[in-house]
Amino acid sequence: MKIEKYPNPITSLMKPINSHFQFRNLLPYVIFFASGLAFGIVVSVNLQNYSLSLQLNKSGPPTSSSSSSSTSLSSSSDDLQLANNTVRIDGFKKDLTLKPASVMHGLEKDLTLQPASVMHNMEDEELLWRASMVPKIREFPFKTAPKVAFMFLTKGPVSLAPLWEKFFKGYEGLFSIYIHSNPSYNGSEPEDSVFYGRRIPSKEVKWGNVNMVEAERRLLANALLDHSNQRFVLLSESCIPLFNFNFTYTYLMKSRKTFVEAYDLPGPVGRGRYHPKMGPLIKLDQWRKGSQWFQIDRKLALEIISDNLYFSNFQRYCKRQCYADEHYIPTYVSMKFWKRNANRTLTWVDWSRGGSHPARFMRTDVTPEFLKKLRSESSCEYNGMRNTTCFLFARKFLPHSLQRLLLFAPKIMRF
Ligand SMILES: *[C@@H]1O[C@H](CO)[C@@H](O)[C@H](O)[C@H]1NC(C)=O
Ligand SMILES: *[C@@H]1O[C@H](CO)[C@@H](O)[C@H](O)[C@H]1NC(C)=O
Ligand SMILES: *[C@@H]1O[C@H](CO)[C@@H](O)[C@H](O)[C@H]1NC(C)=O
Ligand SMILES: *[C@@H]1O[C@H](CO)[C@@H](O)[C@H](O)[C@H]1NC(C)=O
Ligand SMILES: *[C@@H]1O[C@H](CO)[C@@H](O)[C@H](O)[C@H]1NC(C)=O
Ligand SMILES: CC(=O)N[C@H]1CO[C@H](CO)[C@@H](O)[C@@H]1O
Repeated sequence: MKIEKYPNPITSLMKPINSHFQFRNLLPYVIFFASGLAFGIVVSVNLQNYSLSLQLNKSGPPTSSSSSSSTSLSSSSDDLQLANNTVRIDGFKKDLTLKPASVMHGLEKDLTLQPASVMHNMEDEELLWRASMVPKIREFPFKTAPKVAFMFLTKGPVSLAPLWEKFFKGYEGLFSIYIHSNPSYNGSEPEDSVFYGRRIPSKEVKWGNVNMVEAERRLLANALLDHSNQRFVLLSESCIPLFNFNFTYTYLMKSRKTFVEAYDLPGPVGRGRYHPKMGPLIKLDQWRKGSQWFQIDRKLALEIISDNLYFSNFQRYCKRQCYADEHYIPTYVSMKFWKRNANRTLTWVDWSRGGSHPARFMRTDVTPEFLKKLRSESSCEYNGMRNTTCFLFARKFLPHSLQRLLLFAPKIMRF
């Protein structure tokens, strides 16, 4: 079959060159042309529908700017009408949000001081990304006081909760609470508790594993979503406050330094945990050790959750007997942000008994003398001056020490 049987402007143009071709050689071109034509028709019909709907919906109450140009998007009524077009809405969703439900949640958090719940459906990657954002406009669009985020990293419940309830009472609006507990823990807090609804989406944490640091970053990221949080305190279920809220808040807010303990320690439990493959990014003499219980400001919290370079190095090489939670933040902060860091922690702990766990305090250990000692019998630098108040928190207190702590709190800790 010859192509002359199909007189058509394109085939006749090709005729001088292709007359010896069989039709089946041309078939792909014909199909291509036909589908192009069909596509064109579909597109033009849809465009007509689209402009028709715009026109139809323009017949509402006229607005000052829309009367002049039919394609103007400047008036709010035009925007509303465009929002009726599902294609446009889908486009927005795809471009600007990954998961619409969580966007609503983020907005709620930013605009209200007491969000009902800190739950969301974000995966870690999205959570960290959202939390890393810094507003360019520095003034808040609503009235808010700077808050301290108290972040509890626990296995189960906050066992000394009644003590903390007393501590927080009367200072609503100046703090927010976040709890990261083992996902298998399914207990719940009473509705009138400050801990109610404050559990963040959590993952499993193993002692000494790098996923401990992942949990810390998850807590920081959740707390960063609330832009009024300005200080970030990491606590365990066995931590107690040594001062009342007012003193604690003022000490943290007025400090010109962050509190991440960091020191260089020779020997197997210090430099011995360094892995040579961490170099040249992290050199042995940059390796630091310190307590995982930190008190930091917003700027440093942002740097910690945004760091991928140093953290992925730890994820790769700081395993098993390395204990990333005692090294990642101390090392990273000492390498990059040492100027603003006090190199000490505000959480008192007793390592004097040796071993791999610090001393735990029982009911009978809790006496007024003991608490007074923790509160003021140390020496450190605070805002450039010598000070005897070096610890705001202490650990590790067992659950059954609660009654005596509650008994002494009013007189000694003043709450
Ligand atoms: C125009 O808007 C009205 C509501 O104001 C809506 O019911 C209608 O479906 C829209 N027209 C078109 C063609 O989309
Ligand atoms: C968790 O809930 C299940 C039932 O939903 C219950 O059987 C189990 O005991 C609970 N575990 C804890 C630790 O409360
Ligand atoms: C907090 O303490 C300061 C003094 O350090 C005092 O002036 C202020 O009234 C206290 N605020 C509250 C709410 O107790
Ligand atoms: C903290 O340690 C770093 C070294 O890692 C040091 O340069 C810095 O001066 C120390 N800061 C204070 C306040 O001691
Ligand atoms: C230590 O710092 C606290 C908090 O600023 C302050 O109230 C206290 O007076 C200081 N103590 C000494 C001994 O300088
Ligand atoms: C289907 C749909 O979403 N319709 C909405 C279009 O916009 C008007 C307001 O301009 C809404 O009232 C309709 O519900």
